[in-house]
Amino acid sequence: MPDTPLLKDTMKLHGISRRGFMKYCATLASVMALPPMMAPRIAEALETARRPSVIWLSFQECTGCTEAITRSHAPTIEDLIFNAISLDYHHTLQAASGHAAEAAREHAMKENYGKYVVVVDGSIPIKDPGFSCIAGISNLDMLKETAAGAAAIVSVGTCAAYGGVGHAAPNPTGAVAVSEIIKDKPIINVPGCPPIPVVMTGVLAHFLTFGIPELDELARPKAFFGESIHDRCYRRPFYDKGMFAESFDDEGARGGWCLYKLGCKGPTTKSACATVKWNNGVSFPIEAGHPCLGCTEPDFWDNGGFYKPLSVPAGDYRKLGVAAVAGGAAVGAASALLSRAGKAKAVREHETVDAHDLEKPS
Ligand code: FSX
Repeated sequence: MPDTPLLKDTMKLHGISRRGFMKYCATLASVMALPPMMAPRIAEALETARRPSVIWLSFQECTGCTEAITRSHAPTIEDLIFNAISLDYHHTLQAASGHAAEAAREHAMKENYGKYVVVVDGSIPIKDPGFSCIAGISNLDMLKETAAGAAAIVSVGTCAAYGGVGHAAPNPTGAVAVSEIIKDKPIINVPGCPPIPVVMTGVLAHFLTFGIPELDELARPKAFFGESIHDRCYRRPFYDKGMFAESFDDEGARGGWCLYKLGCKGPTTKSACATVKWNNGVSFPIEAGHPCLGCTEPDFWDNGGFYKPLSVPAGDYRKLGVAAVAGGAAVGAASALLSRAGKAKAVREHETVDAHDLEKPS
């Protein structure tokens, strides 16, 4: 079986200069939350790595994840990653259709058995597998068949990671996450509806360079999901001072105050939105004046309540902020809320969680 080309040869072919490549590695180091001195190690690993075959499966989803990863300004690290991987199958992006498309998937699986990476976006219907089929193959069968020879699976988007919008009540298709079907392969969850493009490509870059990244309890890479949006939000000083916007057109909203009372889920949402941001680092929802919807967390469609505040007693907003200043306890409490299993503990300690949240199924 012929080996795939070395990355350094592919990059040369695409006219990527040494200077551009090193700049890219420095950016990757920062995106992966690694110190700048790791850039040469990333460069070394990327140069000697072989382009992995990637089979991208899209199931029950809105194509937002693919839109996100492709809508970027060139040249970007997203472009580079597309040069650095061999994207052998992707319903939306591939030119082939019909039998030729399926032949490409089968060929990639056969030629790269045990080495290819499967990226999945979208949930899988199990109530009746016939609800969603590609080339006459149910999503369930295609996932099982393709995952069998994979080295690892990357579940991109909240739908693939936790079931997402398809899983939301009343979940008519019985939509489930990839991890509920595949139990014998490493799975990396990259949630978000959609995920940040740089985070998607950063995870693929990490896999190329250093293998599977360190994951949290929800199988998310800690480098990108290690902190809550609240931890790094530029509006955090207003939160700590108890200064909250009460409506979308009041003095607080115009002054850029904290959006917590307008339903912001930043305290319970782990994501790199506040640091990496979107559209080449231009902005992110809170910076645009909108509360975080918590889209990187399980069941956010059901639990989010978009404009419903996390806590009810008004006095406790400030109490949480003071606790955070005192020693990060509030951040700890917010993190505890991330885990549905941690909800009861959080309530015992801080009594600031809305009872509505506790009634959600675990
Ligand atoms: Fe889901 Fe992605 Fe939201 Fe949409 O593929 S995570 S509905 S952005 O498209 O799966």
